[in-house]
Amino acid sequence: MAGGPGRPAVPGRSDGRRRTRLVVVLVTAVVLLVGSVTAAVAWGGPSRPSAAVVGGGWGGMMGGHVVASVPQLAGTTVRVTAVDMGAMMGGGRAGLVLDRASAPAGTVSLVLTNAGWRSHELVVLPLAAGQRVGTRAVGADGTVDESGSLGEASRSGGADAGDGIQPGTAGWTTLDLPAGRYELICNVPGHYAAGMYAELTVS
Ligand SMILES: [Cu+2]
Repeated sequence: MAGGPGRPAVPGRSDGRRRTRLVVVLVTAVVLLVGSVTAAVAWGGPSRPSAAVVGGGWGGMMGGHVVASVPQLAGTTVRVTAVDMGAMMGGGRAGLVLDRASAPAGTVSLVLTNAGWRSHELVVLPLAAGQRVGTRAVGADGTVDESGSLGEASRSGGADAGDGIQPGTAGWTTLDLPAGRYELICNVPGHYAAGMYAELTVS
């Protein structure tokens, strides 16, 4: 027989105590959870080893905060940041921002970090005497003639040609560049016309 003889149970009181204990356990769990999430966010921050952080300039303005791992590269490193401006849908302006406008002749490593929201690439084209950047003819397919390309970075997390550098990642290429003027472009359809070109002088 349940309960047996003796004193009658006091259900109200013991239920209340159980409820109080449950609330304490829940609150503790929530505090622990929030604490661990905060710790995880702090961990994932800019102090992670062997990672390059790009967040300033246009990229920072566009909310782009990229943590991309790039290996040690040969020669002079030129860091290029791809940025997208304007609406998420329907195009908008875009650009390539260089951390230096010139480099000594010889081995040059170009690193493209994508701080935008679209896939990008970096193609290196020579500039003829007097030729200005941004003046190449754009074809019906939205690209420019890149048959004179000296090399490209279009692989997410890797070197040379690939199928595009995804947002939040970097790609790179190492070239031997003689003295001269070069136009660095993104030749994804429509991107050159949107403003994705920059000049690099090698001397
Ligand atoms: Cu692009």
